[in-house]
Amino acid sequence: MNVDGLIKLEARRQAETLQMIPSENYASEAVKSAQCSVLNNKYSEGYPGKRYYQGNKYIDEIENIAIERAQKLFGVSFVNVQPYSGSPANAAAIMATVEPGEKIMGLRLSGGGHLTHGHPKITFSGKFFESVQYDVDANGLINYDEVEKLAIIEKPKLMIIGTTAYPRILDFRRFSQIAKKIDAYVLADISHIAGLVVGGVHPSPVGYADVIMTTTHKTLRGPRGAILMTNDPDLAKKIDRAVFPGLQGGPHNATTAGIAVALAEAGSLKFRNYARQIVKNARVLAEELIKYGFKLTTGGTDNHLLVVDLGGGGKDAAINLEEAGIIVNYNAVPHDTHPPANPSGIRLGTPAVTTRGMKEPEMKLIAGWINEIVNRAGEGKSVKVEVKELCKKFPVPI
Ligand code: DSN
Repeated sequence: MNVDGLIKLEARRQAETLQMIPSENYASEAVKSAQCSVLNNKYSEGYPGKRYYQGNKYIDEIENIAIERAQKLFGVSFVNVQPYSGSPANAAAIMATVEPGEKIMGLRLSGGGHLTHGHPKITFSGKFFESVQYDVDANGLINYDEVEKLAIIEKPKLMIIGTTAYPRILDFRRFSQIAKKIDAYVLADISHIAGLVVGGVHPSPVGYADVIMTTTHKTLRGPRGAILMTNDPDLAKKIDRAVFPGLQGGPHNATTAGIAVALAEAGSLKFRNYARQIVKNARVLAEELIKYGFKLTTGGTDNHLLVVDLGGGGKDAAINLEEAGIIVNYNAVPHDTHPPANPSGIRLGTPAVTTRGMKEPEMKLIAGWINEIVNRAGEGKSVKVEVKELCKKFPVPI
């Protein structure tokens, strides 16, 4: 089959299944049309007004609009919208704040952190910097007293707060108080929760983090990209230099336009309601799963995601759920004794199904189906049919 045919099949797969990977979502047609536009054809190394290529009159305007919208939405004075995605953006943030070989500190991957937050040995952040990692406690929670103890012993130059599989509110204030004691910079990676922050259902790190990074395609519902923000003029210059020419060449202008469109959408009342509903949906999904006897890390959720600790067999559970049309990812749980390729848990999120308009009653149905599939409490085949019917009632928005 050719690529066009495969794209059509993928569109059908997305429409007929429940996307419950918490980092995935559906970008609007307006975002996608900006992202697939003629802007793709243009090179524009540099920044608005200071390009190394001619012909950037309109690109400059578009990049400035994206910057201004992000400044307003997040309440920051400086924004760089050029990072290609989250990992390069974190690389730039680290490069802007510490020298190679200096010490950084982030949350362990199995505790819900990210590879770019100093995961040892195999990542740039663990290979080119000295990395120490904090972990979650026995209940799966970040214990800020323990973070403080470790920070005081290790004295990292950069402390990273940000998560990919942590279902609770992050205490940016407390984290920044700890960093101040050892004169460390704070990087807040809000990739997962950016949509919740601008939607008013998660506290903002502005005022507490020196640098804020977010991808633009998760709860924020834009194109695949990232932005870096700060209120520190000195760090602003360092961030710009780290992104270009430090790490990247020409920015992906079509993505920049998609980010500008997504940021306008994220400023609407409709978006605030969506953000609120994401959290309500996750809470109901968690409560229902608990009623079925599932064990959730930290005992529940305050945000858009939940991690189910199955005590093993996360991969099989994810495969079986996919068979029934419920798309999740297998995930490590805190202090997991099983390997990353077949960890103990699965991770579920509500952003994409909320974008489709699903609410509490649908979450109850989904929890029941997850129980049927994972606990083999029912007939898998009928779940597949029911999932498809539900998907038909809640079409992917265009
Ligand atoms: N891949 C993202 C996630 O799924 O959380 C993190 O980069």
